[in-house]
Amino acid sequence: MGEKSRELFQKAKELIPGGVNSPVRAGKAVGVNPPFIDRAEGCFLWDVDGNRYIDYVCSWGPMILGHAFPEVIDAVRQVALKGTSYGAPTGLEVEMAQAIIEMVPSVEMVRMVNSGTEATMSAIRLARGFTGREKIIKFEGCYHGHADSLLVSAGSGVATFAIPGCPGVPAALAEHTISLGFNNLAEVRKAMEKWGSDVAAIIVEPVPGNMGVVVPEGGFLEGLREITLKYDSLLIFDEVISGFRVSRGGAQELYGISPDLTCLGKIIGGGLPVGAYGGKKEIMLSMAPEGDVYQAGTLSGNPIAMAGGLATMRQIQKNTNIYKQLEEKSQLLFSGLERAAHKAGLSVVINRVGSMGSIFFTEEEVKDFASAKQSDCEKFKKFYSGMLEQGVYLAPSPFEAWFVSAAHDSEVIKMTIECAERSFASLGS
Ligand code: HOZ
Repeated sequence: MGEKSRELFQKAKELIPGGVNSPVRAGKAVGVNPPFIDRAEGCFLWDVDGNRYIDYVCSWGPMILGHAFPEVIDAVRQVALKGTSYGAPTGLEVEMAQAIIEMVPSVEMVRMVNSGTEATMSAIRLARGFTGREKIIKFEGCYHGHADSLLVSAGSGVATFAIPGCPGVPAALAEHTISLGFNNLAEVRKAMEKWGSDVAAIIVEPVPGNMGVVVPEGGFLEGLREITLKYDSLLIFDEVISGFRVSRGGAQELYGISPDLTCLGKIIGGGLPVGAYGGKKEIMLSMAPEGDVYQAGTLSGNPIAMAGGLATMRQIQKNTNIYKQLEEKSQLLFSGLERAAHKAGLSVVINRVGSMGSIFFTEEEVKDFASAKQSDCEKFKKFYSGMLEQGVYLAPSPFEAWFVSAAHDSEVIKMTIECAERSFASLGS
């Protein structure tokens, strides 16, 4: 790490807990101090010391077009010139709602919020309000933001730092959350036999990205749909990561499942703070002011965020080949990484769906949180440092995803694989 980043981190640690505004990015789990970023363009980041990095974090998913995409920047600039927030309805919100409803198959009505956490938290409240039930089912290693009801056996930073149970979450609330093994339909059936009539919703990341990437086994998501219908519980897809990422209409389009509610974020903001939840009209009409389930926000539907998000979605609508191209790039990257690991005599498991993927240092299949935790975190740590030193910026945790953007070209991917070869080779020494 350069001198300026080091100094900033020192100062930040005195002023901000851990020196960061979101825990994982502190780099604690991989034993590195984080580079402080100055600017970004395309698939590159530059830190305050002038070092350039190939970026596979992509702001944890939103930057599907790459950083500082001209049309996105221009849209943000034009709207900002007209004022930054009105706290009153705008045409941009209507356009955004229309774009989401057109692209995400199950969504008939949508409400904009400011983050993925707000989206899932509100969807859970809506599910409870609509069904009149209190229990929810989630899956170990799935992360749905940091609302109290959802921090049980969570992925992302909770998994990275192995936090067993979060102090501050009332036990009486956590009691209503049942956590089960991902891809384990038998467990879900058993739990629903016992609690089904009290379960408001099953919430799932259809393609988990917060225990590293895990692929849903054939029949798992279909089974969740079938079971929730049987018990009149709602099925909530948390597509904050997978929405507009694994396909234009998200995982629900890719796997052909229609959830009752969908949570969105990341890509729909084009890198600005945004979230959304939507679904069947009948359910969404329970929200105030139509119904009594309350949720609100001063900055919800903020014009700048709407402009950045809409400009991003327009590009996705315009470039009909984007997902095919992302698939090809990601295939090139992850097959190259696998070859490089094998060349160094290392066993790795690579999980990937479209342009999100992860490398686990293990020989066993990774299909849930228990198997993800079997991977060798020490090896990941060394691999991570080797990559960062060579200018490749990865999520500083084995329990997060790599993201490929439209701006990653074959030259950059080739460079990444060469860096990985050296980094893998150093693990043996
Ligand atoms: N929890 C997000 C990753 N899955 C965000 C992490 C961050 O921004 O530090």
